[in-house]
Amino acid sequence: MRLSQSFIPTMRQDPGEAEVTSHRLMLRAGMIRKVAAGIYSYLPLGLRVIRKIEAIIREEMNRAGAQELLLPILSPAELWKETGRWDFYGKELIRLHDRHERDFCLGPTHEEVVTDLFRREVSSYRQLPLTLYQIQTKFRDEIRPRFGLMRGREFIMKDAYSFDQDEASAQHNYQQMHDAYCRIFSRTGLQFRPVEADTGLIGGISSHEFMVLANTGEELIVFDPDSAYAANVERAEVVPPPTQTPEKLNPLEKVSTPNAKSVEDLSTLLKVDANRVVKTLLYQTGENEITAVLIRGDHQANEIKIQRFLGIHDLTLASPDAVERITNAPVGFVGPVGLSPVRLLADHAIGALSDFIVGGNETDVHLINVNSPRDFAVDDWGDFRQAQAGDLSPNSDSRLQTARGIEVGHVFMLGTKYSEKMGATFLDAEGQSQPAIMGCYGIGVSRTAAAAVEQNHDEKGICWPMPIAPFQAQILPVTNSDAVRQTSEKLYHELGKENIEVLLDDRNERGGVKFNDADMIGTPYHIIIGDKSLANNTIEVKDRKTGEKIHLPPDQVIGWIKEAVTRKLKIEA
Ligand code: 9G3
Repeated sequence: MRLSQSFIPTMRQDPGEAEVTSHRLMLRAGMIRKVAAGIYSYLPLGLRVIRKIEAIIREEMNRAGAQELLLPILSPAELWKETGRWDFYGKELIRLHDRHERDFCLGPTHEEVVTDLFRREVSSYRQLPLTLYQIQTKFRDEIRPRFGLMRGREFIMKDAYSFDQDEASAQHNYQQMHDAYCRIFSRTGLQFRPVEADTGLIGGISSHEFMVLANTGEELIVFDPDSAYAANVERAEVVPPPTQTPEKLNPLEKVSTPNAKSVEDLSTLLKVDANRVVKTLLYQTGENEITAVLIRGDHQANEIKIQRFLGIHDLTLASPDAVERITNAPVGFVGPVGLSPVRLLADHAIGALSDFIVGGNETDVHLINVNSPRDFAVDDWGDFRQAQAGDLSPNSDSRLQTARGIEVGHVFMLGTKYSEKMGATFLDAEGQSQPAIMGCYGIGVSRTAAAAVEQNHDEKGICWPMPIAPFQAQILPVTNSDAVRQTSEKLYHELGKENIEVLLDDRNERGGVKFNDADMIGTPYHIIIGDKSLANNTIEVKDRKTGEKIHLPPDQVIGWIKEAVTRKLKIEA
């Protein structure tokens, strides 16, 4: 492609709206433009990257035996009402009426639609296993769309759905998809890690997230540096500490702690470590039901785990006046001693403590030398805290580390959740009607492009991995002399004949402008043609990622570029 005839509106300066690198660089490289909050146009350069990621996904999905179809974007409410999700999802589900006033939504995902297709068309175990996938625009009305393509309201997703006759076959299919995902992300040249996303459920791991490690990632994961274990901290299980029985317990004591509302204030005032302080969190767990959860001072409560333990959907901290009403003290002085009739949950870490500190249920008062069960009774012990760096790994004696990640893929075992609700059954070999065992598998295609930029850039712009680069090489004629122009044109045609995807910057611009744009756009190889180097019968080739420059005789450039591009495509594949 010739730059003089291309629609690649690069930007000289940083756009104000961008908060993360990928958003900033994709705008500046002329890849995307915002139409509305969380809604973007993919310009020609951006679309080339999207199409390459899609091509890799298609190859691996087809290789794994999945079949591509395309489901409608408009999804009838009736299907969503069958599964109860029409009411479960709030404003995030974009709803609309057609001309006959019938209810529809713009598909955020397609479990209902694909299960409806299955139940109409599949009736025998002989037709299983069946895995269907699509690559399509999805709609989710995020409250806070941000970070460009990273968290859009309209985005491109590959979503696949598998139907199996039994658990064993479903597990095999799940593993096939998991392995296909590993190949997909390796081939895009991304550093990624599969992460257990919902551990601890009966029957083993029921879902994995595929995380691209990047500091701007919204997800926090813990991982074992010495094993394959990695988990989203939202669900990572914590190994309970060994309980020690102390020889003797000190007598309970009241201490005056004026204004010491936080763990930090308290540990400073009483000169004790945060791990000897116990927080008592009061949660609204029902209409007028309050539940207390004890968490060690240096740990964070994990509300997903508490919700799952209590079997409720939305957990909220009790309001300040609810706290006052129950404890006669403001937030910050709540404690378990004498706190009835509130149900009391305690994280396992409390069981290993003795002579610890808690709120005194009185303004400016705390209790020291507190012990359980002597001073208060715990109703339920459990894993209620967030895993964190330094915790013991669940499957080695190493210590866990944390990293931030961008979730680019997610594979789920669905079981019969949808097939039972929608009567998606088949007749098994014995002629018995069985619900299909399902799995679903998503990849954020547009988010993967953004994640690739997060992981592959420097201060001058993007450094595309070859497999998803919008172009593989860029020719930069530095002057308008005949020699430079003729050499550039010749190279452009010859590279094109060799099927190298090349961008020729034939604009009437200064060299500096061309170099800046080429660095911003991030094509892997830059072929710089200037009069001086031509006079020495050389052409300069620059590796965008490493900055390395080599000088080649003009007649060796084609061969060198072909070999280098082929090699780079292989490394990442
Ligand atoms: C909705 C809305 C938002 C949603 C969903 C439904 C997330 C929803 C989970 C999934 C599960 C898998 C197939 C591809 C891989 C992920 N956000 N999820 O179901 F109505 Cl508004 O989408 N689906």
